[in-house]
Amino acid sequence: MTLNLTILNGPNLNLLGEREPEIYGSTSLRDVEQACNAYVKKAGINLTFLQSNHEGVLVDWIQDARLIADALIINPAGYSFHSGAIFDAMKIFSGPIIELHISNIHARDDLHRHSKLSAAATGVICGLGTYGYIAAIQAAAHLATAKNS
Ligand code: CA2
Repeated sequence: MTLNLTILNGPNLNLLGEREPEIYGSTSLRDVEQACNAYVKKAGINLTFLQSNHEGVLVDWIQDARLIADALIINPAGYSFHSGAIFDAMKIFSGPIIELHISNIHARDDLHRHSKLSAAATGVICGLGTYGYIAAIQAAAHLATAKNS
């Protein structure tokens, strides 16, 4: 059975690589998407990779993922710290969810330290730079496969 994964990216991540390279690196989101696509191609996984700056759009995509995805990976970016709507949508998704952050949010300032969404995630990956996307695909595939077997 082919595994279907959805990766969602939240606000401002479309500008990845353009600002604060000391925190987020200099890789663009397009480069990250290409690296993910190259990885899933070898692993035989179907991937949907999306980015939006809008909370409601992300909620819609989480709801869509319920119908098409075995596992969800989400970098909620700035919505990590206050979005009840994304939290509720994540709770409705029945498969594994990996919350992903490029930076180590625990080593950051008060605003960036406490993700409210982690309680709705199966696991959290942070601080691995953009390699975290590949680690998250591996983890999500492992969890979804274990769940299906
Ligand atoms: O480390 C992450 O992946 C974050 O989710 C990124 C968010 C931040 O609010 C979280 O605390 C951690 C910020 C994304 C802002 O996007 C940028 C785009 C271009 C350059 C710098 C940041």
